[in-house]
Amino acid sequence: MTAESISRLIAELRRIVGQNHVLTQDDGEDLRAWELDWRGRERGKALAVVRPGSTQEVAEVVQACAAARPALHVSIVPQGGNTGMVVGSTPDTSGTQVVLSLTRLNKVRQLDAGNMTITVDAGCVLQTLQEECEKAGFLFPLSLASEGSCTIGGNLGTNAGGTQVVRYGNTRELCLGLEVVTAQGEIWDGLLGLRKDNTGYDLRHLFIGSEGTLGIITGATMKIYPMPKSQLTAFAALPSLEAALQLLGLAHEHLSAGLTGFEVMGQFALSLVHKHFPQQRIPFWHEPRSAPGRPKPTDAPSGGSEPHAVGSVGAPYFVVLENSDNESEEHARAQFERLLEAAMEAGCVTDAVVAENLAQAKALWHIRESIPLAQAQEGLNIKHDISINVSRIPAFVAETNALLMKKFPGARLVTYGHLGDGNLHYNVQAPEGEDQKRFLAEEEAPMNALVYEVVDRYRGSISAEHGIGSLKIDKLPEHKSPVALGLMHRIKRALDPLNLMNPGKLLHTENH
Ligand code: FAD
Ligand code: 2HG
Ligand code: ZN
Repeated sequence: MTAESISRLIAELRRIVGQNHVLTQDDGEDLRAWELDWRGRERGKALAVVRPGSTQEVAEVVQACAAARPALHVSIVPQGGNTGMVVGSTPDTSGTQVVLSLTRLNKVRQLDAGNMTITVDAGCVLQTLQEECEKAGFLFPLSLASEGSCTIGGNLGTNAGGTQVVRYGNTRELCLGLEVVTAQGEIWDGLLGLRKDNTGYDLRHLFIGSEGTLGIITGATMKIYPMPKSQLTAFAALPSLEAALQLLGLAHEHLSAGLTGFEVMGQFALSLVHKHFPQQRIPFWHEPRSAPGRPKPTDAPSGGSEPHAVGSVGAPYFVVLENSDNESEEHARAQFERLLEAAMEAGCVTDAVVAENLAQAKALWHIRESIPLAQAQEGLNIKHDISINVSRIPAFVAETNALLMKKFPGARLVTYGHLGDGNLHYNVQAPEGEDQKRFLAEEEAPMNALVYEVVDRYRGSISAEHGIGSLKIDKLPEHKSPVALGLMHRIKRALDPLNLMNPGKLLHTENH
């Protein structure tokens, strides 16, 4: 890389997007916000941060980088809100990667009420999209705790899940069309709002979930839904994970398509919310004898209960669930009451409360959504974003808890997630008082190996919704069939022969 050819590229990028929208360290810019991942695990070094203002500008930036790639080894890291969990949206430390930030492409292009679709720029913040739909009387159901800063492009890039998947599916299921800048800098206008189109390979699905490794999503047409007449939220305390599964079955039976959210939370996960956000009132929460910390030695965990459960602090598991109803609030409430009565009779719920109004509902959801933030406050942690067939989750948790506690005594299990989808965040916090960096450096690899070995035996996935990024890139070949992996490499080579798009993420493509 010569200084002169770098300057030439930077000048060209500035010509395309404007002087103020190319940021470099050499110009004294602080690039931390683009270089550091959300979890604070890794900070890279960008050649530049480039912020195009239109699809045409994105295309020209890609063309300029592609032309410079042979001489400069420059490559592109697409970035939306930089809220990803797997270090996928930040540059490596080589100083050769251009972060292409989509945040200036943030317009809502069109809401077509008759077709029940909305077409937006990829950098549109998820919450903006939700609010635009709400104003027009519609629901855009994708919902994540990061919705105030993540973008629809990033949601599509990761095929994000969230808390409404049980009814509406992942981001993929919500997408009808895409506009993409290819790795060659062409613009593919696939912004169709069609619900049926069998004219060959469905290219949109290649780009969704490809984590910026095949092209750059610049626009999307998404499905929207009529705003339900009522969205009621309940919070329940349960004696075990088996009971949570039983409640899920009853909820499907009683609420049918009205069941729009079903989230489970282990007691220790909630105790972190209680510790770091004490202003939040957690229903049925009794003060533990001691603050959350190093767990007391426990008997071998059984029946899916948490190893940290201490008898007197209340239930070992909690569930927040949502019933959306198109008839009326009275109807929704009556349905919910029948469900909870049946659950109490069956013994799978010990206590339950239904929110009286929207503010209460929001507060209940806020408790659930605060868990990742509470974990971040508690310190560095190890995440396992796994999925297993829903019916096998209690057995998986009981088995893995026992193995983990034996091999890593003192490790604190933070178990919660989207039980309705079979997706658990089976996370681990370092033992209290222990050096967290050391814990991560020494224990993360063997802990991952242990958990993923059980995931494989249960025929589950090592990444249910967060993706692979650079964090799990070495793990993927160990858990994906060689045939599937071979096909993925062939797709990558065909669509991005220069290996320009987000190298070092998802797939090892060095010898491409
Ligand atoms: P970024 O982090 O910027 O990028 C993510 C990936 O997508 C990167 O590989 C990037 O290169 C690629 N990318 C970004 N934009 C584009 C584009 N326009 N074209 C092509 N590729 C692109 N995730 C869930 O699935 N479910 C959850 O419930 C959930 N909850 C979260 C809660 C919190 C508090 C936080 C911090 C994160 C959570 N996440 C969750 C993870 C994260 O928010 C999602 O992965 C989200 O979809 C990322 O969007 P983003 O715009 O921040 O993307
Ligand atoms: C959630 O469901 C997110 O809250 C984040 O996917 C999960 O931090 C995590 O492990
Ligand atoms: Zn999640």
